[in-house]
Amino acid sequence: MKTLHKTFALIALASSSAAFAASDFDTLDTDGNDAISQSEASVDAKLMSMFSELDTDQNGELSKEEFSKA
Ligand SMILES: [Ca+2]
Ligand SMILES: [Ca+2]
Repeated sequence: MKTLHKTFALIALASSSAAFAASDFDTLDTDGNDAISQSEASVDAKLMSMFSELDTDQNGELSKEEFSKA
């Protein structure tokens, strides 16, 4: 069972990093404060590279509205 869980975790990780467009705001917002911090965004390399561009109000977090422009 442990191996199976690891496999599923790897698949989940691979699919989430492969397609940023499929990344879901609520999934990325792990602490549920309705904003994506840089550390929350760091799970997605593409999002991370766009972070400062998307953070239009430069408050260091992406709101849902800012994220929707990704
Ligand atoms: Ca958050
Ligand atoms: Ca912001």
